[in-house]
Amino acid sequence: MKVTILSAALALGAIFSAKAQNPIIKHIFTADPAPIVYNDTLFLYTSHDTASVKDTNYKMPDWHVFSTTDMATWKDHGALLSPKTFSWATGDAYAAECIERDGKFYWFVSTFHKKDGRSQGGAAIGVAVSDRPTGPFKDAIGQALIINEMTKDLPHAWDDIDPTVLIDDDGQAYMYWGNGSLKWVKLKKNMIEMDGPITTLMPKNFIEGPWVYKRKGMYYLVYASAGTKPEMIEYCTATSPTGPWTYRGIIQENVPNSFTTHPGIIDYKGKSYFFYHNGVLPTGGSYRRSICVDYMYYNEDGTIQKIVQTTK
Ligand code: FUB
Repeated sequence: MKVTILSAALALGAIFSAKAQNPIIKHIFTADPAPIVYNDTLFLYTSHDTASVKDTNYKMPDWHVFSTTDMATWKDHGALLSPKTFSWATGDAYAAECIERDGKFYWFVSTFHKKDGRSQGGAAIGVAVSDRPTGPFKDAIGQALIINEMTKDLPHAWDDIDPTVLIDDDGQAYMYWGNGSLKWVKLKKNMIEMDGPITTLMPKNFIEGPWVYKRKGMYYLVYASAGTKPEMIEYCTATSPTGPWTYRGIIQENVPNSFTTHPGIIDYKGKSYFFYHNGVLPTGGSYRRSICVDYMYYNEDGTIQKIVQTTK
């Protein structure tokens, strides 16, 4: 997709813009796109890669928000949240997703837990809340919503990452997340408490990065999958947010120059968009990723056509 980036250096109050094609964000490395639409504006919540070219692991200090009203001009609202916002958190800012309910914005984030009375460390999911999509955000609970259950034995277990939240038409909210297996739980109306037991599933080829949404009465579970390594994107559908999920196939083959990729899907102004990340910016790679967007198309029966990755 051909786009223009409009980046706001908020600290200086300065704004600059530049013509750009995929990747849509070029002035920093970004990953794990999570789009929402609010009041006719598309907001894109992202991770932020700051590893050097020599690093062999992530350095992800914070989460950014971008916005657009035309899919052509992108405004960078800056790093609006970091693990430092959560007194219980430490380490990297992994994938996150923000969702609006009753005028409040709940930003579900994956990060890591300090070793303390509650945890031996490891992946954890927290929630930040704001009255506006661009913050200011504060810790909504004062503690993690989900703590890795394996942390007593494995000090750096990975399975409690990558939250995605669906609010169904009847008002019931569901959170899905996971690495290696998919977990889901109902959330209370306040969005910060679980409302029932956690269920664990194993969708075909599931690795991580679930994105769950409802469209025209069908529920979609889209996720990063093992494929032949690096990751691809595959999906399932269901007639209920609790499944059973029917495997539907591959949406997107491997992306260039990044081991991971991560889906973010939205309809906006009559078109359907598929956000993802790859590693194609100069000096980019698996720990220096970049967000892209391409059109996506549904068949009459609701199945999804394969994404054509573009550089335009
Ligand atoms: O960005 C860090 C991790 O890489 C995310 O949490 C995963 O989904 C993968 O994209």
